[in-house]
Amino acid sequence: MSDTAFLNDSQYFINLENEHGAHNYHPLPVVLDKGEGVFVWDVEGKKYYDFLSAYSAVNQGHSHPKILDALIKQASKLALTSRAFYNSSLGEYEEMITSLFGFDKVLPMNTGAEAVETAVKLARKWSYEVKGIAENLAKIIVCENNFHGRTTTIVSFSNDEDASKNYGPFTPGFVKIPYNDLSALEETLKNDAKNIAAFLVEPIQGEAGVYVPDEGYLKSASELCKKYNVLFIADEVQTGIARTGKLIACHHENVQPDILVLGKAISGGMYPVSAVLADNHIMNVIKPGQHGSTFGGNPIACAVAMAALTVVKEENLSERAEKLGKLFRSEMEKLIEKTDLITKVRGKGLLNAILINDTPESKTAWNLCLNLKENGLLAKPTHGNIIRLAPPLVISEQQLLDCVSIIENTVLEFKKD
Ligand code: IF1
Repeated sequence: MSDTAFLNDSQYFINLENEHGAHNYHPLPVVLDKGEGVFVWDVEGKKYYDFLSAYSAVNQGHSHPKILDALIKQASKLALTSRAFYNSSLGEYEEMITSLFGFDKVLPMNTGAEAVETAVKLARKWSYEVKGIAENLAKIIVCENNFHGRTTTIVSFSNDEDASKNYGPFTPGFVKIPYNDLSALEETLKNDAKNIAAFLVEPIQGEAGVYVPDEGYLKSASELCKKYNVLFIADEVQTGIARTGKLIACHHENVQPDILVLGKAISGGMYPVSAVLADNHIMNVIKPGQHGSTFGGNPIACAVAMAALTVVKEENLSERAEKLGKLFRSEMEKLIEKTDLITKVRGKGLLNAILINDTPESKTAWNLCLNLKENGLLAKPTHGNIIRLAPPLVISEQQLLDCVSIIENTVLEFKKD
């Protein structure tokens, strides 16, 4: 540190990141230093409501005491063994998570992208060894405007230029269809059912701007998959763990996916934990040595995830998200009546977005987020003119209404450049 630096000086930390870190993000100019529940504090001591929740990883709130306690206890006892040996946390965690979500087996990984990769590998292997697709011909159907992570294979089937441009050559074997389009799905299945292993879908498209499909879409899509002997893979990395008002978003339509992909809030954001869940007739195609991860299923991850999932149940976070989400959207509808700056609010549970009445190229949503920050609420635009609003699910009704006032005042006082 230079002699002139002050630890309460945001610019000092921003400069450090700019100089020494890769520029793969464009953060809002706020330097966070502390978090508790729905709040975060910057290095200058200013307090904010967190309306991003680390992209829905911190559903249980920052530094939840129960999750923190599990982390500290386990870290001081045993952190990592690798999967070369058994450990005394993994089995209990596996029993808990499989019974909670209703699957025979779980395959533990660390990040969301790794779990999606795992699901892709699992579906392909199943399709060759169980369904009987000829070698290397398996295809997976994905949706336009998907977001499933950042690995080379995953960006191979992204249609976001930023995510994929100049990262080729890409992994083949993916067919893209429009999201929320059952006839496109049926057509694709009908034409090539014998070579299709799986349909990979986000129950709500998060990165695309919190795009909620028509009611019944997931149910019908899963039935179509069954009809054509194709696996229905739900990527619930962002929508899972109570965020949308149910434990997983598929439960809104009573859908049990063949493969469920979870990440982010399995750990309450305390540690990178992800998981792939499936029944034996699928999961058993992967045998010793055929897939793995040094950190996947480590004792800290297991202890933290068990605590984080317990908090979701004990604090009724699904019910809270469902109820407060309705309140939030109805308050936003009232605001839309008073302003022409916002054209729409959409979402489910506490995963919501407002659409700003300007072009994706405009600075309006960004400037609005800067003003929200000044007024004590942190959110970030996506696709230029959409603002995602996703507080920790532990937010109280009073706090949520306080946030509605912050948003309302900021919007009504806003002046375009
Ligand atoms: C970034 C959004 C959220 C995901 C789904 C897998 C992953 C993600 C459905 C991969 C990750 C993140 C990553 C983050 C931005 C982000 C995001 F803006 F893209 F939409 F959540 F809001 N499946 N989503 O949403 O999980 O490997 O990151 O653990 O900056 O890339 P990961």
